[in-house]
Amino acid sequence: MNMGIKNQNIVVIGLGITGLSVVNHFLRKKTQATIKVIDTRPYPPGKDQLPSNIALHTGSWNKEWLFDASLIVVSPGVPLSSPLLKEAFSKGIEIVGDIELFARDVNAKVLGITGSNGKSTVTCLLGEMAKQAHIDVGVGGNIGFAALDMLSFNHSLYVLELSSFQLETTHSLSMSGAVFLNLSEDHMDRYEGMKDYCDAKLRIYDQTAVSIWNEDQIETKPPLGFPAVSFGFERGEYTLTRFEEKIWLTAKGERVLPVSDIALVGRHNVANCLAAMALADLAGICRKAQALAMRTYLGLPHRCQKVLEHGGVLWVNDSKATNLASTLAALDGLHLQGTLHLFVGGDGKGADFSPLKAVFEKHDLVLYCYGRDRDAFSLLVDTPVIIETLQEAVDIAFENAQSGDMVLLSPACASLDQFPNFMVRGDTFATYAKNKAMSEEHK
Ligand code: UMA
Ligand code: ADP
Repeated sequence: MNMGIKNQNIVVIGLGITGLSVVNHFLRKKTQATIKVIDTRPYPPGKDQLPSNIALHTGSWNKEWLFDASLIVVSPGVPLSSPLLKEAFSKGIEIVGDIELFARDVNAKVLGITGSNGKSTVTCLLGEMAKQAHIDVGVGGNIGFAALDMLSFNHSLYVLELSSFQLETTHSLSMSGAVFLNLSEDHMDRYEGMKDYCDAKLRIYDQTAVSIWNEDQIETKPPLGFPAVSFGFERGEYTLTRFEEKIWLTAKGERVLPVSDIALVGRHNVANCLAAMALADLAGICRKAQALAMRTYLGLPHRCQKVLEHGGVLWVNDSKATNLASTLAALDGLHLQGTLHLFVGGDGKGADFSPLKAVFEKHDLVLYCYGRDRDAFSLLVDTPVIIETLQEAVDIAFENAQSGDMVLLSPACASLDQFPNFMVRGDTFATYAKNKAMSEEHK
């Protein structure tokens, strides 16, 4: 911290995963500062876990606490554009996020990953590569495990998934390497347009020794003068190269693994592998360990995950597809014998879904539109199935689908209109479909 902690008045905004990790971080440091927490939700999720001696204000802002603060630590779900935060900033009160606090205390190598899609996949794959190389690695950040909660483990390497929200409140994170994977429309309810969103993501390069960017998406390129390497399907230090019969993942001209040996499926995951290799090289992870991880890592749940096969129908959970580009990635190169039953809808975050129309036309498709923003999708096909809930979609798909068909939940939207998060949405889909299959078998 840049001022004497003793007389500090720290106000933490938000009592979710981040807010709790911030409070615990200061408690572990045995700070003399006063800590107070504000959460505008009436029942914030971390309430039961907050030590009783920490003052908590819920259900609204607390102007008095806020303006009395010497440091405000804001959770990523709370926009910096909130009027009271803007006022606090104009009064000269320091406002940071949890990653900034992490940056100030970390004593080991850090690698960072941002982008609109693929962050969690690359973060975990890189973590697997480090483990294969017997490196004591901590994997966290936006992926769901708060960065500050890792610090007490004293890992020798930290792999951080970083959201644009977290990057907005981070100023001094020195990393050995960081990647901006790709850019596509998302979070337009929080940004004033794509440039604003892209600028937040480009902040990842600010203090980074080597910036890694995507040759197939020029928007990810760091400003001139930044030491950089790149990846891409046809260009870059990390790219695809044909040797005899096979296409290989190559690093600076050296073969690492044939593409056909990657355990993850989908073209987008080939790009994710190239990005992970570039980061792994910067962490000194040997190529053999990189190859082994890519050969064995099967991916995270809720990302194009097969959850049921029943009567020749494949049920696939891609609940993590919370924006247009991730749904496009799921549909890219999908070839089916039968019909695709696609479930879309939820909280569309103000996105324009019209690019899906042309892609839908290429498939033998039944479109099931549910949730708050279902109308944004129902206009894209001639005969949509319009329903209120995901469960109704499962019921109808069960009736409609025949052997050779696929039922795919890849909703292109956030889940928050009907579910606490994308995991619960994916689990609901899988469990409900499995229970239906079981009850049919017992008929
Ligand atoms: N909220 C309020 N009032 C408050 C505080 C929060 O209404 O006073 C609302 C927010 O608007 C938001 C929700 O509560 O809708 C959760 O916000 P939060 O900041 O408390 O979230 P945390 O539980 O701390 O989780 C955050 C990240 N969430 C967000 O950025 C919204 C988690 O990423 C992350 O895993 C966690 O920190 C640990 O670092 C989730 C996410 O959806 C998975 N991230 C977005 C994405 O990936 O697209 C950016
Ligand atoms: P994030 O953490 O950025 O949300 P995930 O790895 O969890 O990324 O994947 C989220 C969604 O995006 C999934 O539906 C996944 O299939 C898709 N996806 C993963 N990598 C990419 C990529 N490189 N380009 C486009 N979509 C991707």
